Amino acid sequence: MQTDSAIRTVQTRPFPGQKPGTSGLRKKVREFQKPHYIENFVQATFDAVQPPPGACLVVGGDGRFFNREALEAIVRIAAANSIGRLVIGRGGLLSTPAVSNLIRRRGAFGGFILSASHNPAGPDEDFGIKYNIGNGGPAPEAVTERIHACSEAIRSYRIADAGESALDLDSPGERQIGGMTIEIVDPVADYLACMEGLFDFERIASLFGRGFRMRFDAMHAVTGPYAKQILEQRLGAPEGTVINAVPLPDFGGGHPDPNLVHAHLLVDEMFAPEAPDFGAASDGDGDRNMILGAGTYVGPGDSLAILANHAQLVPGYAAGLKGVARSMVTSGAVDRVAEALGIPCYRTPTGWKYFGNLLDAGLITLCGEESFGTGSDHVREKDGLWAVLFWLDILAATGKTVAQIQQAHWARFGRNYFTRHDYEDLPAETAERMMERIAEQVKNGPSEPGFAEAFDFTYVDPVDGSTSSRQGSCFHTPDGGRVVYRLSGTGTAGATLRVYIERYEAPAGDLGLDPQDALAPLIQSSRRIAGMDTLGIGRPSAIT
Ligand code: VG1
Ligand code: CO
Repeated sequence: MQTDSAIRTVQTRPFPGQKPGTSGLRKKVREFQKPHYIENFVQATFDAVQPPPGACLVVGGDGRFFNREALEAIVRIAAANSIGRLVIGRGGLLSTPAVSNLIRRRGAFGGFILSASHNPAGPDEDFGIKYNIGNGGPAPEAVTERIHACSEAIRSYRIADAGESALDLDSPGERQIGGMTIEIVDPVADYLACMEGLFDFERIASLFGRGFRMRFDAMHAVTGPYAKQILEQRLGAPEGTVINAVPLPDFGGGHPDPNLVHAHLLVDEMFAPEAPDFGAASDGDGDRNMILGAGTYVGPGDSLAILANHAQLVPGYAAGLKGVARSMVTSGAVDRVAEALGIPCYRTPTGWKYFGNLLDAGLITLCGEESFGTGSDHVREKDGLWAVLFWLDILAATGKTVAQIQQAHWARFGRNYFTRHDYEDLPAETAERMMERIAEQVKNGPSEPGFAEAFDFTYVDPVDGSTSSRQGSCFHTPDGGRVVYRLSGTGTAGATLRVYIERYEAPAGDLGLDPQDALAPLIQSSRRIAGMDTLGIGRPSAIT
């Protein structure tokens, strides 16, 4: 059906601060609700990336509050900017990896992801929008800088009128707004096809057939429909395996961050008697994962290392890995696997956008971050369910438990004890004073005894030579211990200081400690280096 659509040019003024951070533009919902706010940002993105007339874009979000309003704005602005086709997940839903997959499968010019990922949702909470480029990955820094510049120069945006039927996101099929086609797709179908191409679904199904028990916590966010369809319907896990499976606009009041703090109910179940064999959770937009076994927790750095070491058991990676990468702040566990496999290991700044070039150039196959993100060259985002299926396939192939696999890994490679301490919602001035103190020691050498050197991490992209400086302040001890500081780029209020603490224990050493105990002296140093006691900063607000 052809719908008439008048196109209007609306005069506007720039909003300060439309600057994408680690993963897109994230602000309070109230900010996004200001008249012209979202329209400005979408038009600025089009101004910056200049889609050719008739271009195809993929759009979807994690279903949080304001998802629909933002989608409607994108539809109407896209129609007025000569976009030819919008592929949208039914109900406006698409997980972040599913958007990445659809962009690639459709050969789309790019796409928008509507999510603030792990940040809570609701009228008083957070919203986010992120632009992804044609490789399916987050826009690189040069593009996000251009979007920001266009948002500061904007004077008007173009918007099409659209009737209710054109904006109906719930009925499958195609409809028109002027010259633009809107195609509503099943959010899961293409993603499931991609997973079937990588993993041995029959092997995993027979594992469930033998009574293997699993719990998956979708945390009332976007992975619910994906996990239900893939784990319960396709792989035959018993109904009820997936909990909190219905996406809610406020995520049920929860905090969909799959870690020991926010997924504690799942953690409690996995450490209770009669625990299931395998437990997993994912975040708001489905790109992260937490892996648990009965009485066992697998840290993200170890998970990446274990996946890399077992990749050849999985059909999609049977040919071996070209290389691996981790964000610099992630533990070095995967480096040891790379060394044993004789493949390169790259270290990048925080944020998935830095893996894009390495994946596109075929330099790496697997990559990951300490913040519960792992992924591969199958898409250009981290992918929560992919990691869960990868683990299931390894468990099915080896017949071992999660605990056995992890212990065997440490016994061979040693253990990288790791923890991240977050100091959230700090007054700007306090954060500034800490960062000054840290910067001073980067310049003049560490004041803390036992530390040999301090430096700021600078990344030079091996593919295009672009440089990203000041990506974390690193303090190293002579025996391989380290403390790293950086400010979060995903928050919407106050400042969040992240402190990453790590040390290595060789296979002959004590491998069974609680990381908080194993790292206690370094944790104390991390507080002294930043002057936390002097500044009146108490315990971290989150420890993972
Ligand atoms: C955090 C994590 C980072 C992750 C980013 C986006 O960033 O530390 O590893 O890539 O969130 O993840 P920051 O700047 O707050 O430390 V997601 O799943 O929230 O889009
Ligand atoms: Co996320």
